Amino acid sequence: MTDKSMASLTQEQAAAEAAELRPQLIAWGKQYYDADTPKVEDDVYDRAYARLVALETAFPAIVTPDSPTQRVGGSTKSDLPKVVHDIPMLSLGDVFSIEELQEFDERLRGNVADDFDYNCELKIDGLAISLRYENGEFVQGSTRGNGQIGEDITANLKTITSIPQTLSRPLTIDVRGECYMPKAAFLALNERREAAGQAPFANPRNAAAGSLRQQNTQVTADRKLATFMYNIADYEPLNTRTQSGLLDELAELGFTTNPTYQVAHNMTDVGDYIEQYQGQRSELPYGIDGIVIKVNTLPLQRSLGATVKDPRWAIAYKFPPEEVEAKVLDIEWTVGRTGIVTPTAVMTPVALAGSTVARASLHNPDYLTAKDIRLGDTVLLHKAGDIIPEISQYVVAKRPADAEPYVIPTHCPSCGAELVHLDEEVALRCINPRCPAQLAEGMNHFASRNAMNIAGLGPQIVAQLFDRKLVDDVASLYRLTNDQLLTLDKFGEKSAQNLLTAIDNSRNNSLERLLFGLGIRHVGAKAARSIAAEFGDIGSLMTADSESISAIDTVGGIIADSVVTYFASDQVRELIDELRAVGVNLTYTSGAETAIDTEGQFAGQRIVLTGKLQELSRPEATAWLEQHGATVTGSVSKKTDLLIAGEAAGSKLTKAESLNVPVWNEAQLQAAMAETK
Ligand code: 3BA
Repeated sequence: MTDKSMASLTQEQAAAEAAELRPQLIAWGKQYYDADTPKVEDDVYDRAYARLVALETAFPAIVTPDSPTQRVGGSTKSDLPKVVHDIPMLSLGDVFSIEELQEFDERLRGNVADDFDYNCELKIDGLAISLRYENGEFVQGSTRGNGQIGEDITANLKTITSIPQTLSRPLTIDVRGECYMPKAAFLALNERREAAGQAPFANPRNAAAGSLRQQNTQVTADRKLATFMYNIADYEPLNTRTQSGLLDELAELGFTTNPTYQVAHNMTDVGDYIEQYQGQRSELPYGIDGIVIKVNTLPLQRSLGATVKDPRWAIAYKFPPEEVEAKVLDIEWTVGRTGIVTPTAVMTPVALAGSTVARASLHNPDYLTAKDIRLGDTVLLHKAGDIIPEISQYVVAKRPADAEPYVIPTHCPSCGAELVHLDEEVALRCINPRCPAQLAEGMNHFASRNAMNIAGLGPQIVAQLFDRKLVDDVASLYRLTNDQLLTLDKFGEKSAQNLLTAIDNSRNNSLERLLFGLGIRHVGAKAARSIAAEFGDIGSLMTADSESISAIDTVGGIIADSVVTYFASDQVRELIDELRAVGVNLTYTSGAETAIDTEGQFAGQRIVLTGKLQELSRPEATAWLEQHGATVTGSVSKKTDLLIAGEAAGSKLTKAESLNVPVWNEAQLQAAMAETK
């Protein structure tokens, strides 16, 4: 492998490499979804993507909101239409000490003959946005961009409930402010992401930025974003002539404004305001990173004007980063539901920004190694985005003389199996199919529709089976008895029989379902089918080398390596023996059952698929439709009988609508598939 390992990279090098990978990945991704044939091998894409994930996990600070890794349940838009700000959005100068703030005040007072007030505002840690209203109607919303040109995010902003569609007066104005994600929404989102095996967002700001760029506005809507508006491009249409009055008038018009502002007559008042909110910072439901003071008189603001970049009439005072020292007592390793093993520093409990902190994620072995954190070290702790405890560095002077470099574990903390590194992943993984930490999740996947398709075996049942120690791996499912199932909550004779029959039937599945169901890293339904068809039975696959697996069309090196690593595990080989012993079919039989349906609802239909499907892969959907007698074509015309539109469907959807071609979403397709079964 030519890629450098993370531990030998500096953050700058990592950032530069990531900056090259992102546009490439975005372009490939676009080609994949826009055109029907990808311009790049899946494997090449996967490798580049894995490398980017590796870089970003080793150096979380380099993550950008528009990174392809930041998508969730939908993709982010790579090139949004541009919006020109008729009146530019300025930037804001900042200072980091009260002395510099005093100097700002003195300079200004020296240049202004009359006395004036400041309006003090909290500096919300979000993204600057501009909202255009014409005759009181919201017509366009955009990001700040470089101040002159931003990006059009109207559709996403329309999902935010604090943004009014219609104002209380029919004004034509550009209103500016901050879009942010409340702390509670951020924590809930990250919990959901981690449960789904996705990387959490580093801070609410990144989460907000990623959310505003979603292709699918439903995703944005679910993110619970909020806004505080605080500026207008041109104050002429307003009644007020002060900044504090402007905030009141914006609220009357229907905007949400931050209620904590205060008018200050002098720097003593400003100092009091700073002190008050610096102390209350951690209790606020949103992150702030300082305060902003603005000359309160709007015409005076205008006459002061701006330098090349910043207004002369406003400045941000950034809070000093709240940092405390803590001693590292232990580094704890936990196995996630997908087998990723993550280190967490356990420290002496310390008070930090409003809470007691005793743990901080160290993300992955490379991160830990790059920071060179050792047991017994004293470290500096702060809160990223006002909320996530993060170690910035160890304190050199306080390192114990006998502190040894930390040794990364080689075995799973949950089951003791040897840990592996797959391809470019930074993560350490446990791939033992019997690892208790992963069993339930693995069984849910095993039973899922595209895998072994065991109807009735959902997460709740699986959890009970494990709790009652009725199963310990997927093979033991096939030994369940009627009496055992009757002990489950709300299980009667009928449900027990149904589940037993579903489990029993799944024994006869063709090999590709089992291969997919085993949850081998990188092996999706499509790769599983190609591999099963090529090797015919699991025995020949288990003795195959990486070259012969990657020789299969559509199966690349990453997948092949992962399969070889998987079957090299003793625990895996035992599991396969067990599956054989309980009578699960281990051969490919799909080739034999390809009689095409000529009677069903899809027979003879011309169908087009577009957009991104969530549950099914496109080849899967195509194969199923063809199996049921449909012809799947690439473009929409008068002859098209049905368009199935996934997420972020584009021109094909528009065209279908204009031709009155019926349109289904993925759920409707899945419902039809379930009925046809
Ligand atoms: N007030 C950010 N800029 C702000 C209008 C000026 C301004 C901010 C502010 C330029 C906050 C720079 C980007 C921008 C609108 C330009 C605030 C905050 N005032 N309270 C003085 O809470 N983060 N940011 N935004 N125009």
